[in-house]
Amino acid sequence: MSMQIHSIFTQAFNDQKPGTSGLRKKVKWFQQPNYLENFVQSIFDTVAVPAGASLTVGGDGRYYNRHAIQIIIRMAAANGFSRVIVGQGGILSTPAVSHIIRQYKTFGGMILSASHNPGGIDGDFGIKYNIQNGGSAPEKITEAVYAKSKTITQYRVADLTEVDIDTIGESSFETANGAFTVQVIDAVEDYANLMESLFDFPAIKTLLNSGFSMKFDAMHAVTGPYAREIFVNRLGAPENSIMNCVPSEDFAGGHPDPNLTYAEDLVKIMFAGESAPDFGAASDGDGDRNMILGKNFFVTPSDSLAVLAANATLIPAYANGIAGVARSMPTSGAVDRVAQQLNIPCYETPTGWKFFGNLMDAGKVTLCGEESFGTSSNHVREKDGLWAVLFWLNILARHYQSSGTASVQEILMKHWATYGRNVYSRHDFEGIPIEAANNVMQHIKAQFSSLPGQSFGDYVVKTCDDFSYHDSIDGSVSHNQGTRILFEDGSRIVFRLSGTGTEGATLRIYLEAFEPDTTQHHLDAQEALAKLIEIAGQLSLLTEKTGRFTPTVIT
Ligand code: G16
Repeated sequence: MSMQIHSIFTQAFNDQKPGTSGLRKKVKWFQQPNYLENFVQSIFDTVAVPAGASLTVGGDGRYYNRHAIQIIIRMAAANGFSRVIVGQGGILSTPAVSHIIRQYKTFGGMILSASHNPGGIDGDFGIKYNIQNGGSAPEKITEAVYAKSKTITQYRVADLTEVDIDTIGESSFETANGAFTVQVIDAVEDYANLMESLFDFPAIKTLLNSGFSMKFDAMHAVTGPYAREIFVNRLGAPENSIMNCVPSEDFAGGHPDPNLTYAEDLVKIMFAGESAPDFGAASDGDGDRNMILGKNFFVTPSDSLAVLAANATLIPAYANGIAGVARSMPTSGAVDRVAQQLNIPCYETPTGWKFFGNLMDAGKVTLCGEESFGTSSNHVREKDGLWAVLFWLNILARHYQSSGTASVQEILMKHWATYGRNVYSRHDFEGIPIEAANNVMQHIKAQFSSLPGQSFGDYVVKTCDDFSYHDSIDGSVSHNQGTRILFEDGSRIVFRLSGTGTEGATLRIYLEAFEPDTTQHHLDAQEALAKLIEIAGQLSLLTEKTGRFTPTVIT
């Protein structure tokens, strides 16, 4: 008997505006009747699903993932899709979804994740639509989805019972429009094969067998199974080189955000003095972020991008060079210096990986990165945590081949000696009342006309503006992407409200100064940026307006 399609009447919600990366809310908010269904139908209506199309679906395994996947399968069947490809157990990392969309040429994909935000019944959930190139839907689509979500009156759903998403294989059903198939694939294999095609696995294997020690922290999130397959099974690293590798619905009560604050277990291990491993890394809830550490040493994401660009030709996949690089505006200019030396273009985009998609599709850039612990290349259209870890291991393996040593800190010191150091830090103030955060931003903007020419110690303000981006490929323009105070000597302070939080507002302050003098390169960033930190407080009146003295997270 063929399954029935039903149209269900619904009431629109007015808060389904996607943020920096999809719609993120508390799980309990998503559990409201029809909340998820309305958003999914708004996406399907917006993208106009062609008959017979296929859809990739997967998530980071957080609470509500499995339930949401069943809803999406039933709605996909009712909206003209003929096939849904799901990762086994409903699990797929974000870069793996991007790869699967591209490899299986599906029409699009749904990613169920709130990324680095905490999970569990009281935590966060999220949903994001990716287009045919494997990348997040661009703003013109997310805006149209939002508009649709405000006027939606019904959604379509098929009367399918729960579909088995745990057994690899296919389940087929009959609909009035023909067959509908749910294909469950191994969540790890395709992605691990892709990584093996990009990097020099034999060289990394040799490094890992040479006494070089590493520690990878999956933070109880999605990359656990990927890390075990890649590092332990394929590269022969000992089992104790990976930690927290069983995905948990609430990330074992943790905050799966790979930074110095939330990845504290790994940070303790990596800063344990001489006994610390040679290399450490962590990734986030959905596997698209990465943090890189050396023995007692932290690599800022901005520096990491610059090092990857400078060393790209050491990697098999990029041996012929890279076409160009791109970074988000708040990311430091370290990679710009590398691009200049390599004589390749460097693009500056707003925060949000979706802004890199057009540049990659047009072949303008090969590597992209963001200060928010995201780096990747055109092998997918998402940022890719494990890819960045393997890139670093491959660089270290080549150093080991040529010099017999492999040290992260040494690579950085040499890099800074060649290009100078863009000293960088980000201060996050999380959970500020929205009104207070808006007041801070307004207060800064109100000084735009009076600031240029003003001196703060040695720092003289050159200009200030609200960053706007003009996409040279599709002509779109994005305004209000961060408030910049630019100083005469090239230093800068950027203020920006996060687009990924779910509680109050998160105010981010990005601080950057250039240091060419090698005798100063050992300095701690907070020390080197002390004056700029003071100026940021003075210009924003942050403490006066929010009651906050210290940042929640310092990167
Ligand atoms: C998302 C986006 C990134 C962005 C980051 C931080 O990452 O994909 O492009 O840089 O949020 O955004 P915001 O500063 O607005 O919080 P993820 O890992 O959360 O998907």
